[in-house]
Parts: sequence; C-alpha cells; structure tokens
Amino acid sequence: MGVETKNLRNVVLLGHSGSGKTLFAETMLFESGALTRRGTIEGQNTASDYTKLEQERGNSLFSALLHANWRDNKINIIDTPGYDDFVGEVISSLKVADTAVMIVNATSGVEVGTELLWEYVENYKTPGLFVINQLDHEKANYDTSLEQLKNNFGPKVMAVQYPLNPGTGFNTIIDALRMIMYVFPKEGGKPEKKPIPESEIGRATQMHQALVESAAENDESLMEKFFDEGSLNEHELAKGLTIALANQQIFPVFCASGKFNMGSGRIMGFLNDIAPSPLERPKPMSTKGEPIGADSTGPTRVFIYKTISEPQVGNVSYFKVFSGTLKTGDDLINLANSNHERINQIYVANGKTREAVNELKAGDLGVTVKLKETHTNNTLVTKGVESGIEPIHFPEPRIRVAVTPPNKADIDKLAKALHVTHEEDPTLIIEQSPELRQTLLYGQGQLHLDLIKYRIEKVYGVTMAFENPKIPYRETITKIANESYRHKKQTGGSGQFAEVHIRLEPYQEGMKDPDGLTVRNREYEKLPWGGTLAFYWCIVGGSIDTKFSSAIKKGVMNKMTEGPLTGSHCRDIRISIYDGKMHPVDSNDMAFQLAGTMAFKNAFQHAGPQLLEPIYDVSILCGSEFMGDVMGDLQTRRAIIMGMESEGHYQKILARVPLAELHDYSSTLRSITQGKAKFSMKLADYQQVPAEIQTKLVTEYQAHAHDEH
Ligand SMILES: Nc1nc2c(ncn2[C@@H]2O[C@H](COP(=O)(O)OP(=O)(O)O)[C@@H](O)[C@H]2O)c(=O)[nH]1
Ligand SMILES: [Mg+2]
Repeated sequence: MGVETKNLRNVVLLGHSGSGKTLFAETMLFESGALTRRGTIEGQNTASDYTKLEQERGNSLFSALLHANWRDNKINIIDTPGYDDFVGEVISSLKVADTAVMIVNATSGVEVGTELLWEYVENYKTPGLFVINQLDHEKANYDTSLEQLKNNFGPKVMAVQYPLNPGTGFNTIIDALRMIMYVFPKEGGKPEKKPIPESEIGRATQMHQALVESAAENDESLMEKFFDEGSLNEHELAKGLTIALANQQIFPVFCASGKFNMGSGRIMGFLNDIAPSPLERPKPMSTKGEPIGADSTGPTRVFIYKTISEPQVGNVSYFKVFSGTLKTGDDLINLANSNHERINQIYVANGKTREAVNELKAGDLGVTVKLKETHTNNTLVTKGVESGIEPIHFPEPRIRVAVTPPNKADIDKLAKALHVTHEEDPTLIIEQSPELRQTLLYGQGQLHLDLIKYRIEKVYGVTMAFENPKIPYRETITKIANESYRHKKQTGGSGQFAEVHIRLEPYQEGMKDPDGLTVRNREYEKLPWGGTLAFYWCIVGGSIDTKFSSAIKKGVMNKMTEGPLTGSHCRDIRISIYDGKMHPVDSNDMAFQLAGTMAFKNAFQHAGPQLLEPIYDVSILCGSEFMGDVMGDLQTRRAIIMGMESEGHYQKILARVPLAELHDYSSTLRSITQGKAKFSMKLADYQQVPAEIQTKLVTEYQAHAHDEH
C-alpha cells in the first residue's frame, strides 16, 4: 500500500552553495533511521552526492531524491545544487515540492544564492521556511543572519527558535513555539528537553506571542478564539500555522548544525506536524488552467520532472503523482505524444539506492525506468484524461559556445551524446545554425558547459572542444541609392536578357511612398531572422512584365540572405523596381533573378551599408562591495548602463551589452566577485556596429571570401 496523501511531505532543500544542504539532508536521513551511519562531504560518502563527479568536486551538481519516515509521515527530501549554473535542477525540484527549506549559512547570512532562489520560491508560491545552519562555527552569527532574512524577505519571516550559545561549543536551542529548551549531547542527535531559564523567558514569550498571532490571523474561527481567550491551544496553533505556512503568510526560522547533528529532528517534527501535505497547499494548475487536487482516487496524472540516463539501465524518470494512484502494471498515455507507456517498476529512492514498491498515491515522488518515449515535462495519464501538468519553464541561457566540428567518425556519436544530454538537462540547448555554420550550445554558465563536456568525454568517449561562437550580425542601409543593372549573355543560339532599375531605402514602418514613383503593388516580407523587406512594384508603361516580379524578388532575397558586407542576413530595406527592359525572346525568370541580385548588391554598396549587432539586456545582481569592479568590467564591454538599484546589501545593475562582448562574461563575473554575483541576459535589439569594428569585420570577411574562390 502506498503512503496516504495526507501523510506525505515533499520538501526541497535550497540554499547558496556551501550552506550545508547535502550534509543536512544526510543528518535528516540519519535521524529518521533511514541511514545507520552519517556520511560526510569530505568522506565522499553522502546519500545525496552519490555521483563520482560530485564526490570529486565536493559539491552537488544534480538534484537527489531522498526520503525519510517520521512518525506518521513520509518526508520526501530533494537536495539541490547551490551553484546558479545548475538552477535547472532547482526549478524542476521546486515544481514537485510542497515546502521549501532554505538553508542559510550562519557565518555569511543571506547570500546571492539565497536571494535568487527565494525569488523562485515566491514565484512558485511554495510554502517556505529557513534554517540558520552551521551554528557550531566559530564565526556563526545568528542575530545578523536573522536580521538579514527579515530585511530581505520581509516581516513574514518569523523566528521559531534561537541559539543560546552559537559558535564553538554550541549545544542549546530555545524553541519559542513549544516553549522549551533543547540541550544537545556532544555528538548531537536527541536533545534533552529543559524548561527555558528565567533569563530567556521574556524573549521566548514575546516570540511565542508573535507566532500565535500570525497563526490566528489566517483563520476566522482561530481569530475569534484568540480574541476571546488571548491564546490558542496546541492543536489550534498547529492548524493556524499550517494555513499560514501553506499560503506564504509566515516563513518560520529554525536553528541547526548539520555537522554536529543538532536541530534536524525538531525540523522534521515541524515538517511532520505543520508543513502542508499535498492536500493542504494551493492546488497546482493543469495545462487547461484548472486546479488539480491531489486526489488519490481520481484519474492518474504522473508528471516527469527529471530524466537521467544510466549506463546499465537506460532512461530513469523521476516523477510526482499529481493525482490518482500509480500502480505497477499501469498502462498510461503520454499526453505529449499519445504514446502508451507501461509502468513495469515503481521505486522510491534514497540517492542511488532504489527500492521497489507496488504503488504510489497522489502527492508522492518516485522513480521508474525504461519508459520509451517519455521526457522531462511530460504527463502520463489514465486513458481519457485530457489535461496534464503545466510544464516547468526553464530559464533563458546565459552563455553560448560553438562546438569545434569533430572528426568524421565522431560526428554521429557526438550528436547522439548531445541529444541525450539535452534530454537529461533541458537548460542545455543545442542549435545547428545554418546562418553561422556552427553547432552552438547554450547553457547557464561556464561551469555548466565545462561539466557537460567532461561528462560527454567520460560517458560517450567522444572528445569535444569548444570554440568562440560567431556573432549573428545583420546588414542594413542608411541612405537612398538608385541603381540599374543589365544582364546580357549570348550563348550559342539563345541569349539571356534582363534590365532592372531599382531604388533602395532604409525601411521603416509607416514610411511614405518613394518620391516621384508610382507604386503599383506593395509586398512586405517579414524576414525569418527579424526585420522586413518591403518590395514595391513601380513599373509604368510595361517596361518589364509583372510576371517577372517574383523572379526579381527571389534574386533580391538571395542577396538579403547572404548580405554583401559580411555574408550576414540583411533587414529593414525597401526596394522599389521602377524601370527596366525586357527582350521578347531572351528574357526569362533566370535572367531577371540574376539582374535582381546584382542590382541589389551594387545599390547596397552605395546606400551607406551598415552592420548591426545583437544587443542583450543584461541584469546583474552582485554584492555591493563588488559594484566598482563589475561596473569597471562592463565599461570594457561597450556596455550602456540602464539602471542601478540596491536590493538589501546587493546591488542590481541593468545594462545593454553587445553579444560580441559577452562571450566570457559568466566566468569573468564569477572571478571578479568571488562567486557573489548572478546575471541573466536576453536579446533586446540590433544596433549599429561602431565604424572601426565594421571596417575590421568587412575586411576579414572579404579576405576570407577571396580565399574561398
Ligand atoms: N562547521 C560546519 N560545517 C558544515 C556544516 N554543514 C556543512 N558544513 C561544511 O560545509 C561544506 C559544505 O557542505 P555541503 O553540505 O556540501 O553544502 P551544500 O553545498 O549546501 O550542499 C562542507 O565542507 C561541510 O562539511 C555545519 O553545520 N557546521
Ligand atoms: Mg550539496
């Protein structure tokens, strides 16, 4: 029998890298009895960091699914990586979690990672709590950490506990919810419960009162009771806190030392008693915009939040049962492609250890293997169900590199390896660019791409090298030019003849008709690479037959595709065909197409040709102390600063930066800020390339084009 939905707690551990998530997860498993001995990061033997790569690096790179039984309940725990490069793993974990536990390092307080990850918690409306961890550290500062949490995340942040003696020798926590003092033995574990000493009663009572008030605030009957009696009993308090937590009306703060195994038991107790089950949190939305309740007797909806590929096993799919009950032998339908999938095995997981079970009820997390055509973000449903789970939206990439073409023998192997890697990690995006004639990889940071390279070499035995990606420049014109071109050729008996007179103008939406020309027909071509080609037919008196119009346009488009300056795509040009000549026998489509190409090419050179480059909106969040360095670096990248604002003790900078100047930004920013910065980027616009850079690019292209002929 699967665990009842009301007895499930799905928890995701979040936090800046190094805050102690993985060790804390280990402690939770140990305290619950799921592990008989505690691993350490240094010992490379934790349940969560079970891949060789993570152990070597001493850092989580992938999310890990764990679970612990605690009294009546099963607590599913997902440990996540802290590095922003792996935020995809965090987002997919948040999608299936019902409570977020944000681990904060007491020696450094709120860090960039804390802030960025909290944004996701708020966006996902995930109930959340904080753990101020590493209180055993000599530099631990609880008060500052708590103050920073309140400053950054507002008055809903409320302490449940405080440490009596943070720092070396830490062993005592005052708990204002239970109004009790916990004193831990040297090796941690089960604390001794003692009355709160006289000297601390004042502070503890004040905290307790604040918790009771916020528990009462979110429920009318509790509110009444509170006004009548001035207090709530334990049961009412728990009920009120569950409602407040589930609706993000309170973010409680706890104390811990993962290293010395202090505090995790109480936090699991809180998750057990107070944290919402999948039934109590706001309902997630389906692809059809309807709320989906975690009803274990309803139709089955199984959502795949993560897929990995294991050497001996093949595809391993991590899922949440959003509704219904999943049983072995179930035949489900993948809503994304209508394929049938038979569920042969269902597992629960503790890192790499998997244990087979017969069924999982609504709300539970599990693993299955060997699905045929099912990927991350797909929903498997009972036949007849039409709405799935709204997919995870992964963040925009922040770095791009080109893959150096491998030797012939490896081309297919590499392509396959990249494909599988993308299936496992949707934040890796692969693009075959016909425009740049390169294979481009887009990812979340240098570390992200380096790791992908490392894994592909290890797992698939294909050597992979990166090179600088080319920039997708655009070409346009800045002034009017008139041009005529005559194509004439005599070969044997037949000949070719076409003559066109054209005018090129920079195109703008809503511009008036060309001076002195009578426009017969207007065509506006929205170009697949952005911008417009306006093609005007202004022939009076039939000097060219209208039937040649499309051949001329085709000729122009050929050159627009591979522009005269650097072979880049052209955009935002109006061409008016206003005169020409044809020959009754020798004129044909081919001749007019060629004439169109040549006339356009020549006119372009006289029309103030201009290269355009992609400009990105870049948003940077960094510690205020690095502000000067970050700004100084931006100045070397032809950046335009669009705004600055402070967010807590962080500084947010908005800038517009040419893509050509951004290729090493991810690693540079990391090194100048010692990792205390994050950024995002998004294509904003195309803008003129400065004259000296244009000259250089055009000269390079012309020299290269010359070589090729
Ligand atoms: N002193 C102390 N060190 C800790 C504590 N928790 C974790 N660490 C250390 O901090 C480092 C990072 O821990 P880890 O669990 O990998 O952090 P994560 O990146 O958040 O998963 C490791 O060297 C741990 O041994 C703690 O409570 N106290
Ligand atoms: Mg970790």
